[in-house]
Amino acid sequence: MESAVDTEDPGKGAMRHIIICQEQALAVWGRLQLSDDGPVLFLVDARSLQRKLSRAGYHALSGDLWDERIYQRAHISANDDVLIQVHDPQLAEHIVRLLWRQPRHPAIAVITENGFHPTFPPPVKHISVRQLVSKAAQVELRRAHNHLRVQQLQATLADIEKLLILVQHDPDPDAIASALALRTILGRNKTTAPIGSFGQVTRPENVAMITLLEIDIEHLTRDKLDQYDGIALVDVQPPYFKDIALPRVDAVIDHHPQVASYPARYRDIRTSFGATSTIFVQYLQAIGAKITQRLATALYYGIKTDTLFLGRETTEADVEAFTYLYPLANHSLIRRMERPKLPLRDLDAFGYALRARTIIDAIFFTHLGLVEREDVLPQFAEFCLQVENIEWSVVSGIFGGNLIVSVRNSGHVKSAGEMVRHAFGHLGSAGGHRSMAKAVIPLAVLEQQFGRLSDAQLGQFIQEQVMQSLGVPTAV
Ligand SMILES: [Mn+2]
Repeated sequence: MESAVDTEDPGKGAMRHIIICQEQALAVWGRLQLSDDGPVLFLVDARSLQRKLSRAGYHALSGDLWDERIYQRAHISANDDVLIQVHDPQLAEHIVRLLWRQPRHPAIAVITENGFHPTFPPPVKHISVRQLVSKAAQVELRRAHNHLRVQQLQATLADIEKLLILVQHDPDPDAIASALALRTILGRNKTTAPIGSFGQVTRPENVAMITLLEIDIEHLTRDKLDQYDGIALVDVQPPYFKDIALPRVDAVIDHHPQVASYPARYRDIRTSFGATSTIFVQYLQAIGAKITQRLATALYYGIKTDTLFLGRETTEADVEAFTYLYPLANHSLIRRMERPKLPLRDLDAFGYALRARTIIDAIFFTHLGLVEREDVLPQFAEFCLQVENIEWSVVSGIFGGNLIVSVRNSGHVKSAGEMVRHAFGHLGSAGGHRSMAKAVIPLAVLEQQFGRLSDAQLGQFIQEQVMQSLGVPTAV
């Protein structure tokens, strides 16, 4: 009678690691942790090697590795995993064939010499020595490089008594997390290295982040700068502050492209990274710094938001940093940051925005007129994208003497950044990423070109510009 395939749980203590090898070199593998549990059994050809392994405290059997009997003596079963490293490729293939004769195979990996391309059944995996070594070498060289950078950074900032860590005007999680990480790397606290901004945190998610993680951000003015002995910029570069005329900048660590030249004593700009936080994770790893839960949570949230959950402009470095932080971060705090409360006073604006909508060809438009806070625009734009069959949402309003247009899309269409540049770039600043973008147009510029426009006319104007940019016919 044919028995049904029953899968025993291999984690029930019965599992062994079996290592089939011809050299003592592999004895090292037994000492390496192949897994958290399970005894190790060596199958070797030379008696002398068996004795050495036994003296070192390992279980070992010796015999002819071409002969099936040694595997029968070892009682290899589907509960075991088997690692094979032998010199002769034909012997490796022969051992796999012998083990494969059993109705239920063990898990098998073969370490192959360079240039050897064996043909094994697909469930048998192989690792080339070259692959192993080059991957490990790559990781360590990267660490060495980052460690040197950290030493340069520390040396540059060492004699600064009170260091200002300066972030953007409306700092986002990536900037805030990077500032915290810099402070950790320098071994400083909020007195010797305060975080400062000329603006303030406004987006509800970001307010939730600094509240939940108890992060102080000082509100700066130009004349307060005299209180500091040095300045480090994270997630931003000096040209951003051109209206403020910063004094000497000591350090800049950022992932945005450098748009103009400027002096800085230390500079690390990595434009391929999705977040500045990723640079700091590499710094912290390189020096073996302890990452507290608070710092891990901040950095994780920084990478997650800056890369839209690894969905845009992400590199392998971001994914690695994100994976590294995952077990260290506090996920219930992150959930609370991601679902910030909608302030009651915004509820009416929200209701108005929904009533005032125009939907044309899967594009959701709404113009809110004067708004009290700029961040309601992206917040509504995110929400409106959730409407059935909608591919674009375009939410606009007037704030601080500017017409602001916030754009989101479903990601499978034309780039949002390109769309706003084409539609509004000639009137003000416009840009963004694949699925989110923003345009800021001074009302004075619009007035000069078109005369004074009512809210209804502004809404109409935005619709026309967007549809033209997307190539949608505008005739009603
Ligand atoms: Mn960033």
